[in-house]
Amino acid sequence: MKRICVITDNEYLYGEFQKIIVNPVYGAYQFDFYYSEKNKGFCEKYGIGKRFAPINLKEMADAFYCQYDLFLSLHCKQLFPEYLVNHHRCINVHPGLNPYNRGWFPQVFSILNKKPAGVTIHEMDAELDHGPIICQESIEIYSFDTSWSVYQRILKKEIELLTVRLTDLIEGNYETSDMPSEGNVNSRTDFERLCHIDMGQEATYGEVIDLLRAMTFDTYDNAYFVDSKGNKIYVSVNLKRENSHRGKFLGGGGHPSL
Ligand code: 0FX
Repeated sequence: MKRICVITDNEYLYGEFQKIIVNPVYGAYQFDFYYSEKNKGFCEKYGIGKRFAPINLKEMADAFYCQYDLFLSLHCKQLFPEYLVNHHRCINVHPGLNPYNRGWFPQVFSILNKKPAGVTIHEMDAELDHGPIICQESIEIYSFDTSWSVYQRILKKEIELLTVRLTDLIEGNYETSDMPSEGNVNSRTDFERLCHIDMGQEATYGEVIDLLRAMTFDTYDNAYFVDSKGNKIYVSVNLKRENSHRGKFLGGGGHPSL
């Protein structure tokens, strides 16, 4: 029986993945789930931590790695060790269109720098969100989108691709293509820098709206300014296209429901 090690720090994706693998087709495989040890506090708060164990891949011996036919990262927040990616097949499901805006929160940066957004499933190498591409799909960003609304479509697309391609991923039934360029990478620090609004900075209305919609995510306070009394005041925007209805909000907490 083939064994797959799934590492995820994303409660929503975990739930949707479970729904995929109840299909009898997957009865022939054993899936073991872990979340990142460094993310323990968050995962325990949102439920994953109560369901399965944390792991620090860097601390694991080859004997552990050798139990598995595939390592699958579903938004796993630890860099896979070089030894692991060089000696075992590791696949990453990434919420961005490689090679554009690799790293943290790709859609946030795509709203700002207009580089393409989407979803990529790729074989992993030692660099962040990097390696031969198995499949990817772009997601359009509309003028009325916020980070939140783009992210909802990204999650849906990830589930769609996994639903269609999971057996192929496990069996290695796919061809890959090289990344067309190295693209660009954003870090958590890049994101945090964007959060602090300098009230003295000049910008066009277009730039201000893009910044605020890139930072608007229903379950997080991101962009803020500091008022004259030293209070942090959080800012987000509400964008509504004429004659449209806002999608129903189904969940709270750190991870959205669709
Ligand atoms: O799981 P994930 O969607 O993905 C992140 C990275 O973006 C991704 O490139 C990496 N491969 C993966 C391991 O980690 O992250 P999240 O659940 O922390 O955040 C989801 C969205 O929530 C994010 O795209 C933007 C929004 N968000 C998140 C945090 C923590 C905010 O707007 N503010 C925040 O402080």
